[in-house]
Amino acid sequence: GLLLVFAVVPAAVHPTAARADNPIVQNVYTADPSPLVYNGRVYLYTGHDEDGSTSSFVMKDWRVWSSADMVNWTDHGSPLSLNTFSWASTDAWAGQAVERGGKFYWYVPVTARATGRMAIGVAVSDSPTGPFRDALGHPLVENSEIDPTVFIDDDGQAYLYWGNPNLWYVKLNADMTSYAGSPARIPLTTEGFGTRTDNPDRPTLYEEGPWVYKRGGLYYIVYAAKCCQEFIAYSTAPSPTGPWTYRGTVMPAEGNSFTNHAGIVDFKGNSYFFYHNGALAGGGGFTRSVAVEKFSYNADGTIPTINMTTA
Ligand code: FUB
Repeated sequence: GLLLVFAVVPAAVHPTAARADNPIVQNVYTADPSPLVYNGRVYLYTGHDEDGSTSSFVMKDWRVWSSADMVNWTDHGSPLSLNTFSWASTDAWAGQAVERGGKFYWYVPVTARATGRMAIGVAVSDSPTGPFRDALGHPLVENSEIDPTVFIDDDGQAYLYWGNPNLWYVKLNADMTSYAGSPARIPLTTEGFGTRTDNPDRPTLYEEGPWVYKRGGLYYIVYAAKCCQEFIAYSTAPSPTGPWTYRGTVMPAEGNSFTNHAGIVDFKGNSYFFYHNGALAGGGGFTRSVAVEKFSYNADGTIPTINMTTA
């Protein structure tokens, strides 16, 4: 019967199906993964590198995918683009979507048309798959820096972190679209973020793409380190505002993309590390693809070294 056909034929036709899960998306180039676990599924928010980009990032929209099993992924299309933000011109770069109170907030860096500077916008939706609308009609923050990550602590306080070359944070209000006080710089000390020796302007390894979360009472910040080619490093702290201690490499630099970008979640009893490289056919630094590796934390809470799938 049909069941037998489906059980047998795919394995025979695709003898290498076991490793066909990386890159996760194989029909378009994707970058800057941001996973979100919600209601029994992993929602994966990504950027989108346009085909044929060879010398600069050509990025106009973001994409959403989801999975209940980390094997089969559903394409939810493009519910957020530069056009969503009337004040944005170009550069649909690395964002993160989070859920609060049944609403979904997607923080993204774009170039603001009026100033030509990078700014952080926030879009909101009642569904993890959109449609998303501009929550403010103007940037949430504009200081020429990029790559927002949002973390909501157990006490309900939300934090927005972002930045390249600095690392900034600000406390978000409960509405998730405004903040209290002024953005502050997290001190980029070598104790906190390691030592870089090849760039006098950047004495620590921190480059961009922060991803903040909490596990077992410890706060983690995972980020793209050094440049260029980036590797993924991390630091930990006893509070969401530090002090941070450098903990070393998560994913070594490898492959043909000079950037990398991390997102980490626990889902159905496993931990997953999302990243990007240039491993898809035709791929490179401006035609990237998102991939994922399952991993286990060490008993002391440290993150093991995780290697890329490069082919
Ligand atoms: O995708 C454009 C930029 O490249 C991102 O904002 C950075 O994190 C790096 O991946």
